[in-house]
Amino acid sequence: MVAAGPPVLAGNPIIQTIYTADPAPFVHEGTVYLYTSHDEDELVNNFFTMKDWVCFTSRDMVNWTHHGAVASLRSFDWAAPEISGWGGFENGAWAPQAIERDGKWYLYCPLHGRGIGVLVADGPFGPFRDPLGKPLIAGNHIDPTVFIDDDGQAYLYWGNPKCWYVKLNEDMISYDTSIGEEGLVVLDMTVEQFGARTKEDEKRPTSFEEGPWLYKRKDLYYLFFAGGPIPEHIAYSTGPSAEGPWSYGGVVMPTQGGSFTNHPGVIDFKGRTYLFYHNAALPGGGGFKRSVCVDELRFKDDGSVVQMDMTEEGPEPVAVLDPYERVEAETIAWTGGVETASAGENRIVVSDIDDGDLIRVRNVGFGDRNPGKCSVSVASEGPGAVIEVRLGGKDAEPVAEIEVGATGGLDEWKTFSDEVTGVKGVHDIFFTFRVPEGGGFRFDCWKFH
Ligand code: FUB
Repeated sequence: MVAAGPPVLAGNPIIQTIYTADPAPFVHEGTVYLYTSHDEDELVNNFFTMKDWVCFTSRDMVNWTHHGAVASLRSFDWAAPEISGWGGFENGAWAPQAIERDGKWYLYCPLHGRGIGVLVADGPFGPFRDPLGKPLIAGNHIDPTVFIDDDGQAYLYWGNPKCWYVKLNEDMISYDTSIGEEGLVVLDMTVEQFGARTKEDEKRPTSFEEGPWLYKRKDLYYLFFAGGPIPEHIAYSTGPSAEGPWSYGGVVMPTQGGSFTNHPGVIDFKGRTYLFYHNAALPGGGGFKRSVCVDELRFKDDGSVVQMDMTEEGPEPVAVLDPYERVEAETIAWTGGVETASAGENRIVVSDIDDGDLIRVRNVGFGDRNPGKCSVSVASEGPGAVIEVRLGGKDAEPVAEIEVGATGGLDEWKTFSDEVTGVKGVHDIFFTFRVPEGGGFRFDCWKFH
């Protein structure tokens, strides 16, 4: 658990309930699907301790709905811990990326030291299965990035210390073996393509370190990457095609944020462009306990990238959240204290709610409808808890105080309500929780009506 205290006005890091790293956002039908790797709370051997890949969604870039782990090392038979041969423990679920093609979702997963695998599902949250039963790219390869060009040709880039690619076939789980070394093309690691390194490194002749990310804007292709030496920064190159040749463009984000790695993920969403990255900003954070953040990425007229800094504020909301539809309680802009848990198939709920914890949900649009009630669905161990609902600030007068009655247990769900009056316009909602001894509860969803 991450003990995320104030400031409640922060937007970054965007996930506070667990440590997340290696952001891989993907836009599909008005929603951002954000896949990340997951740094465990308990480190083994004081090193990366990573077992699964998690997913979050947003329609407004400020409230993120938690969907939990969608795949793990156990999704790959060939990665079973007893055969891993790597460190002797279950580990190595490093930076993933997902993409949708013709209704199927493909999740490319590096298993550190064992290769890059691919999983397939009928939807963004799985269930994901391994269609190959072996690595797509075998060997010591990490950090895949997948991209489908306008002509339908798909590419998988990856690499550390070199940058590689394959041209994926239309099935997205095999590649054209007629190019490179049986299909694998290694880029020329030249200063022209990736910029000069400021510190000599035998294996790395340029500033390219790892974490490539392919992106296209107008007719220009961009290869963002984590640059070295460590601690990493984010840099980019541009080219006339998805296969280059690349010209080094410069630094996008200097070394900042307390983590010795960084990792770019770039998308366009609702007319803006965003850079996802990670840092060590949450309490207890560090190089092996990282947190994903997002900020707007800007370009100059000539297509070059405007260098930027990490921020605490994060981006502005780009949509209002509708409180008259069921809203999952795990849709969160900021939380201090709570966690999320699985409550059965495809159901994630807010759990581990302690007295004084809070959840902030941003930019909620009430319009002129003047709702009469706020209802919550909860499951409780006993009576006595109260959900206070405030608008605009955590210290505002509550507009509702919903008493949570006994429901018969943490898996028995009931709806409780309180009356509200005079609620109009667009506000941030702050749910704060009063939890007496024996009155623990889990929170599934809420709505105004
Ligand atoms: O998360 C493990 C590794 O750290 C990733 O594969 C790299 O990109 C770096 O972020």
